[in-house]
Amino acid sequence: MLTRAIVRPPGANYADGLTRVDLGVPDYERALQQHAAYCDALERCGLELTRLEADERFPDSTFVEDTAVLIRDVKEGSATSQAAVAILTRPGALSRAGEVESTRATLAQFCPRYHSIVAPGTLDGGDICEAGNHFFIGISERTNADGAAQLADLVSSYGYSSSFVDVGDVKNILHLKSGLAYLGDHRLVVIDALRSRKEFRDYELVAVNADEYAANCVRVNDYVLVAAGYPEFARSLQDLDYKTIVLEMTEFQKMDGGLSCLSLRF
Ligand code: CIR
Repeated sequence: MLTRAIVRPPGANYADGLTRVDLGVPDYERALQQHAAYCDALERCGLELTRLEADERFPDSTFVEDTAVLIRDVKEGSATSQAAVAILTRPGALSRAGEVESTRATLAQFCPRYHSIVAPGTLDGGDICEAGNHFFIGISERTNADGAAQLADLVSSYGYSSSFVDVGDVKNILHLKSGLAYLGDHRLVVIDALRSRKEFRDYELVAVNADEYAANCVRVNDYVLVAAGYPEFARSLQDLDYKTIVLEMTEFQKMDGGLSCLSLRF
């Protein structure tokens, strides 16, 4: 059960952030409205939000998920209600490196124990997909093999298994979670290009049936947040008995971001 999330609205220079997609310049006012609706949805899912101030030093800093991986100790005999452990990342894009420092203080309030990914490792939270007591760790243009190995060692010391999924050669994927989401119940939403990966063979796979952007959905307690514009995909989740909340994400899609990257949930 998730109880909290950390969020940060986009700043006025949000459009100066990184993007590889060619969907036009984001509209700042609309981005703020979409962010507010996203925050409302997290609250509807039962989460208490910590709202950070917009930080114009880092135009991409609304994508807070990339700055940390939050885990719990799942070793046998460990209390399940204990505080989260933070693993502070070392983002693969130089312009985003300072974002970690700016979430660190807030995370310290909730996570008395923390670790850091160190050089030469790089790692973005968007590459990390938690699936119960297992982590899929994407290796991408942002997360290198060294960063992935550091994370695997860290999560293993807290009782999790892990496997690496190289997405460097998958077109249109910035991060692993651009193409993969864990729904719980041993079920993964996965884009066609990743379907046949051996790492996923023991899971029930839910196809996206649409533009790949739909894959970046997020299970939050009783709901799955899905991007607007993919009614067939939303229906396939409802057919599996998930309650969905549909959110407009156009202004975040323009900057290569999705639903998961806008919050740190724990
Ligand atoms: C970037 O390129 O870093 C941002 N414009 C988008 C980051 C999206 N993060 C994520 O999917 N976890």
